[in-house]
Amino acid sequence: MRKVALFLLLCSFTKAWAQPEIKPYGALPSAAQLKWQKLEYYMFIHFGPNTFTDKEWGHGDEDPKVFNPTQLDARQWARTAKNAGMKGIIITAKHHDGFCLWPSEYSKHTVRESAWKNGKGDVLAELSAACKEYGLLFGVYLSPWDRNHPAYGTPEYNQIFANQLKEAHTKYGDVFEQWFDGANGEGPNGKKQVYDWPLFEGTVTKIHPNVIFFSDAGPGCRWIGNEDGFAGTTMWSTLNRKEFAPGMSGIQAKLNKGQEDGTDWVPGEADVSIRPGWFYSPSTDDKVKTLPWLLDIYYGSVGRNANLLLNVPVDRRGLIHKNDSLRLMELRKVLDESFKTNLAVRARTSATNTRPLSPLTSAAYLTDNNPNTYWATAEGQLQGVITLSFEKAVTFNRVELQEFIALGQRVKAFSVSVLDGKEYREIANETTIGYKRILRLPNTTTKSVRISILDAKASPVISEVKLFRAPELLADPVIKRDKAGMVTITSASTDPVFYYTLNGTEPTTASARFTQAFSFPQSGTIKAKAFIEGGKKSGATVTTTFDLAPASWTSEAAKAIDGDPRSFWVSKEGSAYPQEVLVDMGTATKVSGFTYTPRERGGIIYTYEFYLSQDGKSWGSPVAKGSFANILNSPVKQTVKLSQAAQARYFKLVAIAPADEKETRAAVAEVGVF
Ligand code: FUL
Ligand code: CA
Repeated sequence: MRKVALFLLLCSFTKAWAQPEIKPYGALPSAAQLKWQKLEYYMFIHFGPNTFTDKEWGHGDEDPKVFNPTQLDARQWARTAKNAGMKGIIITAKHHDGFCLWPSEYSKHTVRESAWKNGKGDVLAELSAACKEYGLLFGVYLSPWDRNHPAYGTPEYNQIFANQLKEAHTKYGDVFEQWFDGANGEGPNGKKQVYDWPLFEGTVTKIHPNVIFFSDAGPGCRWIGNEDGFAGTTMWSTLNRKEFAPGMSGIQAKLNKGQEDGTDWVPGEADVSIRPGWFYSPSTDDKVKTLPWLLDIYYGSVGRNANLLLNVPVDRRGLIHKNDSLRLMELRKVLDESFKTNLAVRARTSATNTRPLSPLTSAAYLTDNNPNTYWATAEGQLQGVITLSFEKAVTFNRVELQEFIALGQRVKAFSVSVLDGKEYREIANETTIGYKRILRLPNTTTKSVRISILDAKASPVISEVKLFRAPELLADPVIKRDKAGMVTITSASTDPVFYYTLNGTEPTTASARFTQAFSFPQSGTIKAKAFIEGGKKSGATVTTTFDLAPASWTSEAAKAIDGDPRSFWVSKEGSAYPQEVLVDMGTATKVSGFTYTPRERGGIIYTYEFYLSQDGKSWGSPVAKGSFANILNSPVKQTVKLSQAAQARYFKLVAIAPADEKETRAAVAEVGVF
């Protein structure tokens, strides 16, 4: 009997000891995906003929000679990325215009045909060497959509594109990420291509088995569903891949937050440009995103379980412009300051429901600054409370959490509370964590912080809890103008003083001070800057360009000319393209161009015609026609210059074709002229 009892006792011990083995849950990252996730932040470079022609989507009919950077220095790009704290660079080796930044044997639209270095240059060779020198990873964007190649739209093209991939992956050493654009438009013969994705991926995998494929559907990583740089606050790295394909419409919202219980591990990558467009334009030199804006993006991507791919377009000299590089350094500085001191290491850490007798699991591992050690609850236990107790009160405004994602993404809901007097007060209530989640909170002083895991797919496995106190920045001024042309300047920060200019110069405390709404009905640029402490400290300069104020305009599409981009005119349900918005400006006006602000989603116009008229009856032929490049993925205000300015009292925007083929209605948030 005794022997049996002893045996049973031993058994129960071994059973308990067996608990350290945490069973993986759901779809899991591959080793390559785990490595990729740790990169967090890297550079995108859009560069090509568009840089010189001021276009977002080149037509492929441009003279290759236009590509002629005079001082191209890929080492300057790499140095900038390195100093910015980025881990790699992905370049547009081939954009939709088909132009190859290397001398591809399979195209006649390449650097070889350009004026640059008398056709002897190779941007990929220079950049891959520079990346190596600076210890950066090298990646390539190749657009399958090719508006130049004569074979595009025929079955032969797939092999041609595969051959180009092969060139880009064999000649320049290791490639960490292959970026596949989903855009699929018409080629020179008016046909669309049916892409052979298995051929493309197979070709690359043979050369680089560990490459991460980016596309709308992975498999390595996925588009975040917008080009603004923001992941969803709920953000699963899992996706039912079968439901997705590159270029599919209507998938943005799903990509933005991923799918709980998704069958595949396809983590998110947020791509966004530091400027309004993806390519360089001199017109955006003063529109580089501000530091607060870039910080919003950082917290909206890296802070929400996604990697950040920040585009810094190379300029016409072949260099990163100083406005962009200075901004990148400002960002680096604030991020370094923000995450320098992890206050959590000062805490005594305890937790409820800790997995018993598991030597690999401990609450102490939550605050050891080591992402490879973790705390976990007992198998099947989906909740647990982590408490950090401090001897001396700490003040923090950032909470960073990490799950040990090698075992799967598990947490569904969590909250943060702080000891306030005798009770805990909740300061945050959120959903997913994933690889990394960073919460931005107001300054909070306390002697105890609690992280409550409220729900999870399987017992939560948390590797790190960190607290930081980030420096506070002045929020950006927001410059708004109403229909009547009255301008106001506000911001989310309390008590700043705003100074502004109307002539394009940098505001100083000697400029006009904003005290009350002022009239600015003309088209032009307003710059504003916030100052505090009697002008000693200042924030970012914000530049806003306005069209003519629609003060006395009339139209049946009233919401398209109400000065408010949030309201929109939309054509009737069941209507069909073409559609039009007709505006009476009241008096004869000189028109040099027009702007179209699309609705954020739905009814986005792609192909347009723009007409002017003296009497609102005879219109003649359009004074501008074309398409709004990339408007579906990036639905921002479009500006079109007329080849010749003209006088007119009436104008009309005619929507010829929608950006999303499934759309039958057209929408206009604002239309304006300048
Ligand atoms: C989009 C493209 O159409 C844009 O031109 C840009 O390259 C962006 C990163 O992806 O789909
Ligand atoms: Ca509106």
